[in-house]
Amino acid sequence: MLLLNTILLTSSILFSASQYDGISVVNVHIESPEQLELLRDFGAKSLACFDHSGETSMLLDEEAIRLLKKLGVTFKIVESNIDRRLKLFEEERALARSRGLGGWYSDFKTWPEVNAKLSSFAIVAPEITTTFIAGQTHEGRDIHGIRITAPGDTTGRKQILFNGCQHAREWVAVMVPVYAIEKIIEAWNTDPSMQSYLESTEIIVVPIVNPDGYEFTYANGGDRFWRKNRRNNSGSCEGVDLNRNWSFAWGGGDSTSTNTCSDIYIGPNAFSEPETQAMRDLVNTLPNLVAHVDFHSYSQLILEPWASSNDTPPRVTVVKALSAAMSDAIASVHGESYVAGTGGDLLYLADGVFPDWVTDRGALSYTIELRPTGSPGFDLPPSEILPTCEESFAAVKTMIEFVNQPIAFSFPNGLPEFVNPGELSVFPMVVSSVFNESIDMNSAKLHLRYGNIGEYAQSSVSSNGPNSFLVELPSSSCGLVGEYWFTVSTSAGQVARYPGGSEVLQTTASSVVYTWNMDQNPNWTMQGEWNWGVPTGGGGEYGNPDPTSGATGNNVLGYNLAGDYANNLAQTHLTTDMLNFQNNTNTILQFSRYLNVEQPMYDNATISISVSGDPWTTVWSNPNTITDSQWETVSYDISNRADMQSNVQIRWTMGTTDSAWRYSGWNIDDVQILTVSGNGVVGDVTCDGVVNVTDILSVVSAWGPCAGVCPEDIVPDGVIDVSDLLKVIANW
Ligand code: 0X9
Ligand code: ZN
Repeated sequence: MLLLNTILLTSSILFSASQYDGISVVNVHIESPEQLELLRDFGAKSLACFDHSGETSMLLDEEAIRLLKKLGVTFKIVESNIDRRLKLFEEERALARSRGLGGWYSDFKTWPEVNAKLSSFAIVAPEITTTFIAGQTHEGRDIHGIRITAPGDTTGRKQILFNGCQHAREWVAVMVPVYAIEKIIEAWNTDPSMQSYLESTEIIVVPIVNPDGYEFTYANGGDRFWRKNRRNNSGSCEGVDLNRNWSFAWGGGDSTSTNTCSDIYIGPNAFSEPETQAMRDLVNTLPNLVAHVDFHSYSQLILEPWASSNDTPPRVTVVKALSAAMSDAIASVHGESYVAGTGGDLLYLADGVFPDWVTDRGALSYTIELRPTGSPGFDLPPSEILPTCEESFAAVKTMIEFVNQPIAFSFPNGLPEFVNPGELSVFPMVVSSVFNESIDMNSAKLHLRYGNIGEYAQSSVSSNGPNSFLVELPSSSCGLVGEYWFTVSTSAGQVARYPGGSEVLQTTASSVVYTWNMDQNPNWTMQGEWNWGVPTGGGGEYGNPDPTSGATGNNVLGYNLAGDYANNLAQTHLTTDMLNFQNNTNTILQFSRYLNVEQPMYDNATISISVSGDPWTTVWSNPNTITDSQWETVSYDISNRADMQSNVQIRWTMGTTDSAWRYSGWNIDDVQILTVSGNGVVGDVTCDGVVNVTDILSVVSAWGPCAGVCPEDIVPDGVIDVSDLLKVIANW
């Protein structure tokens, strides 16, 4: 192992960073396309590929910065002399490689290294893998890929495509698909569910679509921030942006350029490039392609179709159910937030992109922008490669599971995390068929148990409209955790489960310490345009307008009830009175949120907490652009600050905001402070902490059907019967 590392270390070509000497990262407020062209003439390189008016990150030299000053353009130098950081990055890489903590994933890998890894997979698992070459690049490099499926007759199997690195500088987008291959192969040997998925599914992976560009980002005399391929445009500038070269909406005006020097140069015509041709031809050999992810970096986003317009994509509920499931799966690995939504809502529109072309062919196709959310951008610290791969693999697995289920589930109001002991929580569940199967609307079942042991009780969930159900989820009377999942069948009898695999959902029984339903004004301290009252549905220059009523009742606390927040806003607070949590443990802040705010590089929405007048600490801040279009219940664990404290204040802050792009800001309703005691005992009907004869007597006296929530219904199936009695005895 040590020997191997040494060889790799000495053979890796260290990037010569000096070409970025004197170059700074600058956030520029672009006012017109002409301004952008002018900057480009001065050699400006865009880091964000954000080609409309607004603020964008660019790499600029001193001359270009002088030009900005002369033009009176608003800008902010985020990092001066990026060369220093690039050198540090190279040192960090060398160190990570020599330590080898993440194995193969401890450092980014070059094109030949990735090719060698692909060959090794074919040797390790020949019975399920086939390597292939999708085509050749301008410079004659092979575009390598691998197909993975169980042995046997493969006709009719569903096909899923994963690819990385249309964009050369997005290094982590190469590591992620390689890791996915490795884990799928590993699961073939260890995980029965993956074995059965591979019997019905073929996975096709192309980690490096753009090997010429990728190699150029590593080469001596190359460019770490190269994005495009390496076409010779027979002028001063090389390259075509492969992700603008696809025929769907090719040549449209969204984030495109016909200037060969632009990073988003669309090429002389659609599919002018050998790399896009190769991938197109590959897809044309996949008659059953059902899903696709095009991996990019950075921003931590799951971008749904369309990229080229704000039109609703085909099968929109299915599209959104899968992106939500992938986002949840990612968050469950390392807690990272990857926001799901459309490019138009979260980023920008872009024409001629790969996923739009795949969507047009009928598959579910996404762009996933990997870590980080912002700085240091493409130079993700090597220590984050493995975690990024791990969380992305959760999304890959979710996609494989999803296309093997006939029914997609969605929960328009979210899922309840905290429920009062002994209360019902009622929430809608919507189902849609993934591939046109008809759904048996009488087949929906809730599978529930209290505590973490024992079998699940099954009860029916009643339908309340086409494709929709109203779930009534009981919670344990004495504070036990509820674990649950749903099943719904197709008319043909195929059963779909939510959540997928063998995962379960959880609710925690919790008691209310404070509650403000906002029907009355809580009279908290309000600065600026914070106000209590009925929101008017105004605003929405970007994102969605305000709501027109509360989550419950008419009134809310909102930042500017009548429209968008202002530009150049200072931090403006809504602060609660002093709250007392002296007797509480596991304190939770929960409220209904309807928030629209731009990403935190520009505009900020925060929640913070202060104890006994100490400095405020952040509970939550917007990790990305947020564009709520309905009320959503959110909860935050504030126990480490609030538990057992008597002088606590919580505040919501709007601002700071930058000089452009206004959103409709905070709307807050139904604020609750909860405390979780979590000391319930299975079989303890009377909640006295012991399972004894009083519990038996309670069960017997409540014998029969139970409407709503009954403490005696220990096996929560809606009837108090012998199963409950047995449960008491078993936990005596
Ligand atoms: O601009 C792109 O090609 C992608 N972003 S990146 O920073 N990696 O270059 C986004 C493509 C998908 N875009 C939309 N859905 N709008
Ligand atoms: Zn990209």
